[in-house]
Amino acid sequence: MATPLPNGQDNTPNKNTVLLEESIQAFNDKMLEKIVDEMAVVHIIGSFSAGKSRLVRELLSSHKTIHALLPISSLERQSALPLEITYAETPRLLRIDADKNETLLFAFPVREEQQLFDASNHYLRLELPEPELLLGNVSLCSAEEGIKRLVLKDMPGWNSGDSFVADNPLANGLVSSDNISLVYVVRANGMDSQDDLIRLQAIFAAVQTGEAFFYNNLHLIVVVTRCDNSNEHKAITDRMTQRLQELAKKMDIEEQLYLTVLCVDFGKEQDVLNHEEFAKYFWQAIFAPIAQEKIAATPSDLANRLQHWPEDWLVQSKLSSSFLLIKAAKQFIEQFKKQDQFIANMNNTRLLGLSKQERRVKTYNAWLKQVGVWQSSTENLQKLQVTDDHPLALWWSSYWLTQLYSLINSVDRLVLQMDTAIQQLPIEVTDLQSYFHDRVEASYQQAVEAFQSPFYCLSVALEPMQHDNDQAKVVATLLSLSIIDVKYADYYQLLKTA
Ligand SMILES: Nc1nc2c(ncn2[C@@H]2O[C@H](COP(=O)(O)OP(=O)(O)OP(=O)(O)O)[C@@H](O)[C@H]2O)c(=O)[nH]1
Ligand SMILES: [Mg+2]
Repeated sequence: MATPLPNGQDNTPNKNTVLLEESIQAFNDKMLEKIVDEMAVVHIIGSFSAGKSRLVRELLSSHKTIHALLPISSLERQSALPLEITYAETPRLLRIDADKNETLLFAFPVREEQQLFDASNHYLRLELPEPELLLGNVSLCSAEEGIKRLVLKDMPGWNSGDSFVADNPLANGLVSSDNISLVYVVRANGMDSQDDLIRLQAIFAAVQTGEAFFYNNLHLIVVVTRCDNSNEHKAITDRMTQRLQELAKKMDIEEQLYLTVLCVDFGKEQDVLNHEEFAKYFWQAIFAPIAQEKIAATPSDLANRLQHWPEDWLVQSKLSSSFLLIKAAKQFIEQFKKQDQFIANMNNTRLLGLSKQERRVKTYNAWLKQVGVWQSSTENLQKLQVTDDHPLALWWSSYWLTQLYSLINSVDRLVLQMDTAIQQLPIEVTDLQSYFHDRVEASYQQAVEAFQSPFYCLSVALEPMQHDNDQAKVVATLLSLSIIDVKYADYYQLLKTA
């Protein structure tokens, strides 16, 4: 027997499902509402065709279903607009103009399409659920509270003829924002490029004067691509280190420069290579300046965030109290009839010679002895409320407590019915059992049926979960089972009315 949510006369099909879905949506919104951009960014710079976009593609290669949204990397000059990459639960690619107008794109634009827009006031933004892009609740440069997401910027190549964005990386980005670290991509065979050196010198100069701000010193990660001979990695690393340290010395920032050189060969685009190790070093290197803050911050993917809910948000103790109430109510119902009698062994002979009032008191005491004291569900359920700021607040009140109430309230109604029947027990009743049967049996049957409901079965199935410390698992199970329960209730209602 289904127990539809008691919202009365509403006959809309799926009404329970709709209500539940709203409450689960509210949970999702609450869990995600606090993700905000950290002001700090990481730029990926270098000459055209160095492998910047390829690097981004490799870092995001696990997102196979949205390959069309990843930046194009090709042998020709490719990127014309800066591309911001950041975290969001739902993937999307946007083109954004200076007035923050957003255009949704369904595939990454090729160079010609990008060139239709002025790179000085347009950029692309790719949002996707890459956990590495979440920083937790760190406090770096932005004063805003919340879970921060990193903004990684794949810039057009130097010398690619794309206005000042490409030619002057200082003008766009590095100077106007707060930087965590900087990624410089260069081909192994282009390491001695004078052009690159001049541009890096300009950046070092800006760091020296404080024009370009880097959080905790200048962490420069050099990604040398096309290093297909691993025997040469050490020599390449040494040469690059020496070259950049000399430059830093010349620009008087050698104390501030922290260098990491990563040699890699991404291989042909279609080759399936395992770059997990490289990606691990890469993420580690770009986050080095904020490693301490990141560890201290609250972990930020959904399951982790659930795991770190404050003590008073944990649902296990409230579940335990719910199960205790259900158990007590079930036991109460089981005691309610003994030997098929509402008050076992009570009959007129035992009440002989008593006044009307005395008969009622004696009957009441005998009943109380049989069933015990019942505390009304309203009082008990009050204690099970969660606070309004709890992410499950709506689900908890509109589903869990509502279902719990309709289950336990069936006992309230029964107790009230019995109580009234005893208070009104007339003196002339000859067959006590049939008197109580007429007055109480219908309510009794309703209560018995409530304890055969899907919600009751669900509560029995959930009982072992009250001892599970995995908050994410508990919440996921609760939500999934509640969906099944209300869908059943809706289908049952539909069949009954059809
Ligand atoms: N074999 C090999 N090819 C690479 C490697 N890195 C990049 N490539 C290729 O080099 C070409 C250029 O790479 P992109 O990622 O487009 O270069 P980019 O730096 O983004 O260039 P722009 O957007 O024009 O500034 C692409 O065809 C890449 O697949 C590598 O390590 N090995
Ligand atoms: Mg590119």
